[in-house]
Amino acid sequence: MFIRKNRPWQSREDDVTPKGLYLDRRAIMAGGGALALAGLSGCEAQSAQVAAGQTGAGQRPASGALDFSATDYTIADPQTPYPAVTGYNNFYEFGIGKDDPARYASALTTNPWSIEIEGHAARTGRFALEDVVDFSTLEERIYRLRCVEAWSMVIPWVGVPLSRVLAAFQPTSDARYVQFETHLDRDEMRGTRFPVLDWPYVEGLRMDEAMNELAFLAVGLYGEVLPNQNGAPVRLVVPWKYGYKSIKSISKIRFVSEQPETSWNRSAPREYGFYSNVNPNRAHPRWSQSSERVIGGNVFARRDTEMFNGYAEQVAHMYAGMDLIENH
Ligand SMILES: Nc1nc2c(c(=O)[nH]1)N[C@H]1C(S)=C(S)[C@@H](COP(=O)(O)O)O[C@H]1N2
Ligand SMILES: [Mo]
Repeated sequence: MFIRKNRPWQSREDDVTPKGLYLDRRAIMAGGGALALAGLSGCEAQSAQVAAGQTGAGQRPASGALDFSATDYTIADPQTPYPAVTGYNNFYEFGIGKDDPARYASALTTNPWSIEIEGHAARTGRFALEDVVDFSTLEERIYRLRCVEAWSMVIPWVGVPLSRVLAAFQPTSDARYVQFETHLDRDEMRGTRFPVLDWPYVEGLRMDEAMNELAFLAVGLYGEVLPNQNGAPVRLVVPWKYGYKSIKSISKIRFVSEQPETSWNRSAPREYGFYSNVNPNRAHPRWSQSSERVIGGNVFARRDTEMFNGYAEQVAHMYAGMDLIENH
């Protein structure tokens, strides 16, 4: 368990993690009681806890540093600088300008936060975020984020695998898809006073996609609590799909039997499909998807877009035999 060889898109985390952060994290982990167990590394101790069935919901800090363990879900490319990750955003509930979320999302109340679990599952109802995400088992994953607008970032997220969260609600065999819904508050989210999208923002995944090892629920980035503009207090991260699938500030999760509606598909079905897998071979009707602008570095920096955003080895099998132009 947790023995995994490096894949082409992975590299040793010390290649990409700033040294100071890396050492701090080791110090944090060395201080954690559970990790002292039999000299286990962070990941091993964490899986031992899970195996022992201890849920031990950790504390959720209101801001600042999170406790988390390293993983080998990393990529060699440099991380997008923090000011760009938190200053150049899409979060239309706060306005359509790239700097609107950083300016206005602080109005959102993220504590307390609850998530409504509905549909085909044994455990449903309203749960505090701390009972949905176990803050004592957080891990870091450095993923590429590719927006459908042909730009990209590399972001160090902190969170938990989505599969672990969903499994805890014991979905039944009728749960073939899962739909996610963003919180809606017309006062705190000033952009929702305009009919840009049909609020609340909704997204969805097929069940096997949701249970894929890469699907992640983030509660932090750069080792700290998620800034509101990035989807606090909890957002989805599905790195092989266009960024709009990675829905922010989630307040509902629904297990459903039919393919659920998604906001961008509903607004422009020809442009945005349900699957929305990153695909350099399928142009958006209004622009090419074959390359992307790299945010945060040289203004002219571009890279070729990769199939499934570089994650084909982990996800391509889920789409075997499907026409990915038709099912875009
Ligand atoms: N609720 C909600 N989630 C959202 C969006 C949004 O407007 N509202 N924008 C999406 C888009 S288009 C992208 S590219 C990513 C951007 O995430 P980031 O701002 O954290 O980089 O969030 C996605 N999640
Ligand atoms: Mo996007």
